[in-house]
Amino acid sequence: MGVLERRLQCILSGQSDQVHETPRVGIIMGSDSDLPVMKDAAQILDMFGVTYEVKIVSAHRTPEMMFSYATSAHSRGVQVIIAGAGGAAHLPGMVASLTPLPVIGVPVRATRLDGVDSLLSIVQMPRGVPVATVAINNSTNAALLAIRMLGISDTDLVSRMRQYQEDMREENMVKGEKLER
Ligand code: RP5
Repeated sequence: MGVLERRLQCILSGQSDQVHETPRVGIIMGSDSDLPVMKDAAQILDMFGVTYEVKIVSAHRTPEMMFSYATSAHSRGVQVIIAGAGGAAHLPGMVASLTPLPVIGVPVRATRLDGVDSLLSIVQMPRGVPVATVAINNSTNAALLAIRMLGISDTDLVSRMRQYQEDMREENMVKGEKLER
């Protein structure tokens, strides 16, 4: 287990209060077994200097907690929610039905169906309750999308996103040049 995952485990288990006081992004997941996937979102938000909180909130194991989280997130100042879940992954959709905030769903590969079950559960939301869905196990993209959403009213974040894109472009070009040699 890496340093970040250990730190997040400590936060989740209450052994550490090293959480941001005014989180702009809420990272929630159905189970601590989702953490190895969801930690990548935290890593990206750390890299961009975006504050976040991390919580285990299950739609079917702790529905009352899910209700309370989803209905209070906006008034607490959270601006975007990233919700990861596996299997019959109804967490992102349920949360989206209870909050006016944008919700980004991360389908987690958790069963013999290899994440396709989670993907379809999250992406196939009925009309009226949108959930932005990223690729299976790709919480990196969920965080990058959250940052782009926050960038609508944060020019500093837009500059950092442009730099991230530039770095990625250069990195890929260097890889291409190495192959040509
Ligand atoms: C979902 O069930 C969670 O999001 C997780 O992906 C999956 C399995 O949970 P555990 O049985 O590992 O706790 O609710």
